[in-house]
Amino acid sequence: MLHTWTGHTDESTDMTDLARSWLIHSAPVAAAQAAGRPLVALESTIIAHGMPYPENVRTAREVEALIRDIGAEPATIALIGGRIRIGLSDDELELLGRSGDAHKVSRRDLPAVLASGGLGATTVAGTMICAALAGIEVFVTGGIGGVHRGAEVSFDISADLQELARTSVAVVCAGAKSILDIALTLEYLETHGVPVLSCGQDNFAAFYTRDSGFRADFRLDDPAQQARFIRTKWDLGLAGGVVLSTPVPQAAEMPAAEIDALTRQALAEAGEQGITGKAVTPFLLARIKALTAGRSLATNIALVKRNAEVGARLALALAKTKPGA
Ligand code: PSU
Ligand code: MN
Repeated sequence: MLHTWTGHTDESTDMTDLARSWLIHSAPVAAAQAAGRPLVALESTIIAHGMPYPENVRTAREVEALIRDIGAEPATIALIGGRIRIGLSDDELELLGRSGDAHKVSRRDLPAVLASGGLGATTVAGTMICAALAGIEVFVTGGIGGVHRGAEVSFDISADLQELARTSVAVVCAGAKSILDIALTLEYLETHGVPVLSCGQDNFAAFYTRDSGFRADFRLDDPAQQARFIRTKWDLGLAGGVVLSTPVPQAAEMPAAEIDALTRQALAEAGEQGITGKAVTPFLLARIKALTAGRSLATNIALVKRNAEVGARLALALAKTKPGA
């Protein structure tokens, strides 16, 4: 096959153009990109599977507004009508939030849902893939997936971790939930060369609680420092993501003992009911939500909003370090 020299060094340019033909940018996202305003990607599993209606849609809109207030443009990502949508309208957020049967889309599921034209809510892994295709460097979520407790038997390790190993997007999160084995999650990230940064404290956050009990790799409180770290990694050709952990605001934190007890109960129920595969995480999230009578939802909303602020500031700082900026 003949290739015309275009100034790029390999055939991946053609591949990427082909992949990009699956993207549709919303008008505000396209305008921001044209104006050189930094973008912040947002996932949609948190909307379709992570929170109940109508709090999910309301939170999604509030998170978008927070990002805009800081000067970046939010791009919520989902699969609709056989296309990867970068930026959603209010009606589309509503559609995802109400549907109740959107597919949960990780790397494995992307082709199936795109090819069939179904409604797809992207996980951390799915959103990272789409954000990278769209040229978005920063992605804000609630918590990342990880190595599940008992993974030495179940092999249940979220595809989010492999995506972090290979796809160059910075993921702002409140750590990982204690439904996971956080120590093993951090080991796995280390093995795959994914740096774990922490903002505002030394330790990695544990979603509902601020302190997982495990140190992050590097503490960087200032967005300019975070941006320098991330840009240096990518300048060196070290492909792959970076995790930026931000603890839930103190006032919204849940008591650690309570969360531990509920987590153990939810894990036991999952075992008894034989829940496996991609159903495990949604099952555990739903049980904990029910067992806390909705109090965990307030914590969840507060931490996502905090992450949005941290992510928007990072996006502004990172844009300043872009070659040619
Ligand atoms: N953890 C949370 N809330 C979530 C998820 C994880 O605290 O909503 C979602 C995210 O979309 C994440 C996905 O990418 O679950 C991980 O699922 P799995 O463990 O099946 O890879
Ligand atoms: Mn899993």
